[in-house]
Amino acid sequence: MPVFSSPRSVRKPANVSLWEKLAEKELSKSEKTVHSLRTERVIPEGIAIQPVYYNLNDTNPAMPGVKPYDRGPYATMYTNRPWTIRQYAGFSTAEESNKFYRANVAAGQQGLSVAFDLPTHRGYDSDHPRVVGDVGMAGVSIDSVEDMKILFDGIPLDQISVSMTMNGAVLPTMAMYVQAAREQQEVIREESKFREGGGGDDKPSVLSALRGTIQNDILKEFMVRNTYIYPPKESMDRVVADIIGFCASNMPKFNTVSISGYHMQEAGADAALELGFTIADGLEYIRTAVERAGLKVDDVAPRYSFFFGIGMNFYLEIAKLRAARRLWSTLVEKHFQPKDSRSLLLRTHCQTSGYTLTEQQPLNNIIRTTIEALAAVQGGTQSLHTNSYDEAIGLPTVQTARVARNTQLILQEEAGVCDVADPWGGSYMNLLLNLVTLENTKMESLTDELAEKAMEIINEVEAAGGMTSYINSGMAKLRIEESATKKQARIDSGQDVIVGVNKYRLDAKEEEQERQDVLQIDNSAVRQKQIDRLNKLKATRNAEEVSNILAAIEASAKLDCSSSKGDDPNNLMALCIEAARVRCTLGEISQALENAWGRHVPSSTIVQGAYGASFTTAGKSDSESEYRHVLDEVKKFEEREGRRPRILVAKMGQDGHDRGAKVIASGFSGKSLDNLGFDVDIGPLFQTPQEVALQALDSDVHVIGISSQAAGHKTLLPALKAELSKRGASNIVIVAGGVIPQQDYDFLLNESKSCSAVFGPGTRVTDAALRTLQLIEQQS
Ligand code: DCA
Repeated sequence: MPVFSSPRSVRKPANVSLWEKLAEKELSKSEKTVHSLRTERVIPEGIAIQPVYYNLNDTNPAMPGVKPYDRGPYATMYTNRPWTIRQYAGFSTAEESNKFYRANVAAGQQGLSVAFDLPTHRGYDSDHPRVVGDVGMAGVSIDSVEDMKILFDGIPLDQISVSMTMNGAVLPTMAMYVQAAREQQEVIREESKFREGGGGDDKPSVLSALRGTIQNDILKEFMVRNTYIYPPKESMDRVVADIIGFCASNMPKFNTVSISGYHMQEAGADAALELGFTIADGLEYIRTAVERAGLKVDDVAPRYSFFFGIGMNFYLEIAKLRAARRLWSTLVEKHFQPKDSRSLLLRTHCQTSGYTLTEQQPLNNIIRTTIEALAAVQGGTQSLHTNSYDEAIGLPTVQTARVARNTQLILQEEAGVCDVADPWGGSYMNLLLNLVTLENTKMESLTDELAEKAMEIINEVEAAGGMTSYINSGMAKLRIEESATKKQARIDSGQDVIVGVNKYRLDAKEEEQERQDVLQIDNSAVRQKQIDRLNKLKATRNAEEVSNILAAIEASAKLDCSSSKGDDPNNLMALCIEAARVRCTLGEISQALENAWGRHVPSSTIVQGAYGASFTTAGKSDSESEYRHVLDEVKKFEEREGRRPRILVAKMGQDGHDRGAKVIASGFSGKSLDNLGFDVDIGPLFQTPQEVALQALDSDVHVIGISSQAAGHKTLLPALKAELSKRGASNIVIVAGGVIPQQDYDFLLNESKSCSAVFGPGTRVTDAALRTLQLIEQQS
């Protein structure tokens, strides 16, 4: 008699028998169940809720935990163990973040997820001149293992799973985490020796106990997120491969790569693109490990995990996770023939979409986040972050972070969401009958159709020689940017509704009343504190040990990937752990690698035609006439001035989120009716204010448009203004857009006079173009 009985079935199709065996195994492994539920749960109405449902007339129904896993990677799913509530957070200093993590764990959070600041991502210490505006702004600043130890103080790293979103400076960060865990264990050993009068030395290495996930997904950085450091080949062949190799040998419980579609969705990819590109990335990571680093598929694939963004299309997002599991299991089996069934399981983290949050009527964001969270768990996610409702305008406060976490606790503990595994199995919208392989699927549901569209994209990538070649061709970036520009045009033209933004908008006074204050960070104080700690560290360490290990890292970086295996003395992860032990800084380790490989310099493209095309086909006469009005104004300007209005769209500091900049550049640019008719220059990423000023002068622009997503605006915009004045170019208009809280507008517009307009979230591209034109005219 199985503990986990199936519904009233008289016969046992093969999948049902298999499911029963798997469910029993899962239950017997579990130390505790969050619900006492083991079989059915009887609700007060006297109805028995079964742990899973299927159609009794099916000869072999799809079941959770059974290939191809549409219905979930585990047989029992949340009925046995709910998804992990894992809130992504990092607050300026290690001390502040540690306080926040400890409070959250006490309040019911089940796993940690660290957000690092941009200098850490890009491999710079806090005292580097390029990062003056960025230290501590969008996450925690980590310069050395000393910071890492403070970050996890009082948090037993051998017990709580830790996720770290890190891709560029992933080697030093992972190494500092491992070294912090080792030193934490040494302290515990010493304490227990002291208490017990000896002993305590027989504990296994802490490395084998460490549980968690490192993002280590560099491919999507080259496509969208831009926090890479080194060129694609070295990043894949040595950074990614050496970490995977080291963990396969030494850290069996650690997920070595979190293959992320989330950032593609945030950058504007639709669900099919996000799904197709993410699965194609995953295949490329297996190939790197197997074909280049000589590892076995079953040594690595069970510890690959995924990360998807969940937007507002409820049904589609559920279908996306179901289709993802099917595509992954089918393609891994086809291409790599693993023997361990765990290699086929797509386990995923999800995050509700930041892009769908609005600055206007921010409380509506709680509703959006709840709907997205529900889609993620109905789709069968393993772990979830829910956004705070103020994230469209700044970093979350303690109160808004609590609401976000409670959204998940309410779903888990009040709404009964965990009572049934995959309630969507059997819905005509998602049902998949007779599934054996992708080839003979019957196309009758959203899951099928989305899987098919994603498969077309995967085939396109594979035909190009895999994801690295596809990215190098520029196609991946271009397809996502085109999708983002079309989405913006659909919103601006009213085809896609955003409540409170392009429909049901409040008047200005009511909007003012709804406004929320956001957390302010004193960037210069955080930076000074980090610099003081760096100076102290450098004064007390052994300089010879430091220079020897940095030289060894540089020498190893010059080798090929045959040294990626975990036990190879040249494995970069092993060398970086030693570097962390002797107190090398993150910047020094990154520089040693940069000496061997150089820093990657991206090229920027502008999508032509996508914005205006959506407008003129929208079929809404109002929005089309507004669009034509902007074009007329631009034309008049050209007749008067003898040239078109010229804008430099630029980003400063280490903020690589360029969706806004790219959409503005695409929307404004173009000579024909397709776009708004400006002459557009797009600056490289990661510029200093001085570099932006020089490019603006070189290109003789009328206006500079600064896109800021990472909270550096209060330092960087005044610096840009000063650079222009110094060069006698105060006539160049500065406008800014992105994630800039309303409470900073007065400082930017009036107090520091560092820009002439701020275009907040939800500004239509046509309105921004018109206002920019007026500002140029006022200036001339
Ligand atoms: N019955 C029995 N065991 C279960 C069940 C179930 N229904 N569900 C989960 N488990 C087990 C798993 O097998 C796993 O055990 P293992 O570590 O020995 O394999 C354990 O419980 C934890 O479950 P898992 O699904 O792995 O959930 P997490 O530890 O939260 O990991 C994952 C989720 C997506 C794999 C991970 O990569 C992650 O946490 N990512 C987060 C990334 C992130 O935060 N990014 C920030 C942007």
